[in-house]
Amino acid sequence: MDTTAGFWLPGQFSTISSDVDGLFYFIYYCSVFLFALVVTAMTYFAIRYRRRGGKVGLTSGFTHNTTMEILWSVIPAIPIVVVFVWGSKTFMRMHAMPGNAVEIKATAQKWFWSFDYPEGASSVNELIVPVNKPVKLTMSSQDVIHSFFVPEFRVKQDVLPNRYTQLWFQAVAKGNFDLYCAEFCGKGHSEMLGKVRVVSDTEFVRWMDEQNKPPAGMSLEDFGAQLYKSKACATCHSVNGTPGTGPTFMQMFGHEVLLADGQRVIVDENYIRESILDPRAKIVNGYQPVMPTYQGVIKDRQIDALIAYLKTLAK
Ligand code: HEC
Ligand SMILES: [Cu+2]
Repeated sequence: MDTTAGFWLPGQFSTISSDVDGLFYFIYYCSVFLFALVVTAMTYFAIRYRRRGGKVGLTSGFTHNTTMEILWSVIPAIPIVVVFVWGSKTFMRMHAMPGNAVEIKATAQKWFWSFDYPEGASSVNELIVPVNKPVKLTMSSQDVIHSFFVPEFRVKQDVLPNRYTQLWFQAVAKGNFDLYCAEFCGKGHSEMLGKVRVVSDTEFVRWMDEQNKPPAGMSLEDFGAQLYKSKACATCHSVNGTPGTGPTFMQMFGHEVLLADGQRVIVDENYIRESILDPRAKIVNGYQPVMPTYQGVIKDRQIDALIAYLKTLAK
């Protein structure tokens, strides 16, 4: 891995960079070699067999030579096969999504990028990723075709309206890298510039955590009310007493609830926490166990806020 910029290419900052460059340089030097060979031979023959003193008929009369035909077919075929095998291996590596990747949603529109991270964090024109970890982007466009291009990572992928495309990379060093739109998308295309900020794992986690804190000046209860909607609790739980897919949150906190197994429990902080993180641990009588787990999706601070909000509904 060579992180200093070369004459032709920028520094290599992702795990795939050296593969891509190796293939590029192989093709490049093959081409240089063949160019030199052809031009030299051409010049030599042009001089050697130039027309002199009106003499004609310098060439011998032979029509073909099987050995030479085989040689000039087989020898050039070798580098072509090498390029094919090397290229398809690299292509597969670039396109097989690693299972353990950090998943981020990227949205392109005239003329900026926005990113949505796990657990509700988001950013505009700046993609924040952890170093030395695979990152998978699922991308779509709000309008025309754009293209996500980070030269230092050697990754480029079209971003389309009405369809998702994916791309992954693993950055090998911390720092700021340029993000370009590589598909002409209108008059602001050249200004559709972003950054990829590669940070340490702990910084990444801290950054996402901060995104999940209540906005300055907002109370924990109000933050909980906001999460009730943004985390989709509202689709299954009402706050006005009407039962839905799940029980209503009205008058729930501090009250007794009958479970499917006949037990009775009092709804307290730990019961709510468990219901959110491990919904199947205790099933409320009369309901289907269809609540999704919010493990890894919701932060402790957000659970605090939801509990605070649920308490206000019991008053
Ligand atoms: C897909 C529908 C669905 C969503 C979304 C959902 N829940 Fe539930 N929830 C249920 C169902 C069904 C039950 C009852 C069965 C059970 O106990 O698992 C339940 C039970 C609960 C209970 C226990 C209720 C009681 O009366 O004892 C709590 C607390 C709870 N959910 C909180 C939440 C919170 C907070 C959210 C949002 C972060 C949420 N749920 C999102 C369907 C959902
Ligand atoms: Cu664009």
